[in-house]
Amino acid sequence: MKAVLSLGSNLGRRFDTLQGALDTLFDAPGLTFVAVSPVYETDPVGGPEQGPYLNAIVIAETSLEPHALLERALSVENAFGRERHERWGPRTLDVDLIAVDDQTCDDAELTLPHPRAHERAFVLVPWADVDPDAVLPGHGRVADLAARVGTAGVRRLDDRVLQVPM
Ligand code: PH2
Ligand code: MG
Ligand code: MG
Repeated sequence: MKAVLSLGSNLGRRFDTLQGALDTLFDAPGLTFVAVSPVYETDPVGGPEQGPYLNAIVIAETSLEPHALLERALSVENAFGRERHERWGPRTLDVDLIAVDDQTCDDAELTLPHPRAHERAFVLVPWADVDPDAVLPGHGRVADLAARVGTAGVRRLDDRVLQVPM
């Protein structure tokens, strides 16, 4: 199965946190690295006044079920000191599961595909960048969705590139 994950950080050493998260995600069995997008600096969407995010999209091949993937994502967040205060508040690290093939899920823990991915430039723009043919199940081609939301508030960083996880 192909899994798409989103990384975000707007507190502390943002780039180092994204690189550490990428390395840690692939530290355990069940998840194989495929690709990572360029890093984008993005204006915060929703929540209180807060600083800009760094965001990136990671593509992986996996044998894990979605809930096991979610657990992996949450444990990586915790490893990077994620604290949960208000919804959409600033965070050292957010790891979101965006899609797993064309699987759908809607329970108390997990909604797949991610319910807001189709309207978020900070997800769509890096995703289209790393996988121009990607499709978001239920919504269509990611590149088309990205073109629709536009690139206001998202800027690609060309001098800071995430390395393939060790
Ligand atoms: N994540 C949020 C809320 N707002 N804004 C940006 N730019 N990037 C994010 O990753 C982000 C956000 C909640 O997860
Ligand atoms: Mg999120
Ligand atoms: Mg999250």
